Amino acid sequence: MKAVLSLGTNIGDRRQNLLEALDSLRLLPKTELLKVSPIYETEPWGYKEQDSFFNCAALLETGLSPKALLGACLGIEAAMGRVRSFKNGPRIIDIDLLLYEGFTSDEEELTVPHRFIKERDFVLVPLHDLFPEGNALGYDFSEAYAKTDLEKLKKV
Ligand code: PH2
Ligand code: MG
Ligand code: MG
Repeated sequence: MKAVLSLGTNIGDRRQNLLEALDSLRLLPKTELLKVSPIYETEPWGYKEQDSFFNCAALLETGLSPKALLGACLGIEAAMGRVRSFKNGPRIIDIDLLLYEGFTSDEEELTVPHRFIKERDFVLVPLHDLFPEGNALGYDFSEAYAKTDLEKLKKV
């Protein structure tokens, strides 16, 4: 099945953190990294008093279930030393499951499609790089993408 992830970091060597997380994703069983978006420097969303983020999105082909993939992402975060401080606070790496082919869920720990895709330019812009037609695995984000403020993201 195809799945789309969003990656973000604002602590330490941000580019290196994204590359390390992508390398770990490549090593997951039954999983192939099909495509990675450019990396953007983005303003913090939600909690403003912190350093800017580096963000990207990735398209995978995976035989892992949505729950197993989520668990694998949390495992990579933990292995990279992520410590959870407060909601929307600084993080060495965050790997969120945005979309999973043929799957939706409202569960608290696993909401798919991800709750905030359409509110976050740092998600919409890399997603549009992966799916320039504005539709990702059946999820139409073209209207939300049209409202993004491209000035606020910088390709790095
Ligand atoms: N992640 C958050 C909260 N705010 N802001 C940016 N720019 N990028 C993020 O990845 C991000 C955020 C919570 O996951
Ligand atoms: Mg997140
Ligand atoms: Mg997360």
